Amino acid sequence: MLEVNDYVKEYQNQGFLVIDELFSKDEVKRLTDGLETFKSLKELPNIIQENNGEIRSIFAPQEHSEAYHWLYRQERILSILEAISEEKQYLYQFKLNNKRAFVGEAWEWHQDFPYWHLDDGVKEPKMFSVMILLQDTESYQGPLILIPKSHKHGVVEFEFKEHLLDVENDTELSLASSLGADLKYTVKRSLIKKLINEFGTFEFKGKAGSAIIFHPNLFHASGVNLSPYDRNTAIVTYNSVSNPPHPRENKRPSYLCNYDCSPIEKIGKLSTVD
Ligand SMILES: O=C(O)CCC(=O)C(=O)O
Repeated sequence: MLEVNDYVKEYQNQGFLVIDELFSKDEVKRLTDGLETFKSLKELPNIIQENNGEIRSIFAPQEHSEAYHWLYRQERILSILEAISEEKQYLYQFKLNNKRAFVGEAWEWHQDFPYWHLDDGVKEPKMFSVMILLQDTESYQGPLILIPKSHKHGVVEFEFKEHLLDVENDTELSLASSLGADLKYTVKRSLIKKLINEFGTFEFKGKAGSAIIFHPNLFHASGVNLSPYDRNTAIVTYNSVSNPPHPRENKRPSYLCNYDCSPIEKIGKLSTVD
């Protein structure tokens, strides 16, 4: 069993940390039961659909479900993040990324921090994303793929797409190109090739309830879901309290960038959820 200090070293060196079955089967069941809540909410602006009409992402699930409200405050996650960052964390963004059986779409290679830096004015990558598997996940379900150690490159030059050059003048297009399959800040394929040649890749698959904590500068992507099973995940993004956003005039909605930077009070057992 790894100690917190081992986790800190592993995270700093690799840019990510996997904790198998951090959440129990019962806890995962409460979370997946909570997914039902969202089927009736398809028209809310914080529910993003794929081109095929299926739900791709549900932002701010904690506002609609006790189980998700419980999840992001878990001390099992926060104690590790506080040990790595040596400070308290607040909730920056929370989403459920769903990839429906047979049709769930891909995520291109990207880093997350450019979005939070350029769109929300966050100064430093003192942030964490934590992805939790909501079912056993295998390669053909389109799991998260990342390039170990690639966070050490810092933020690299982006590839701007010709058809998205006007994106900043069009709020709707700007949001869509941060959330859909056609991302606005991607990276040069030649760089991805170079990094993969050097560091290889890591696929985050495994048992339901397993979690990965990853650095906002780590390059990552994921493929389509070819399997007959949905691939549901929860992704909580935390930010260090000393590193608030500095939003521009046309600031993004709070389900993408939470402007309440109060530190999260950690909680324990799922029995607190009705
Ligand atoms: O859900 C996935 O597979 C990838 C998600 C991702 O890359 C992101 O949210 O930045």
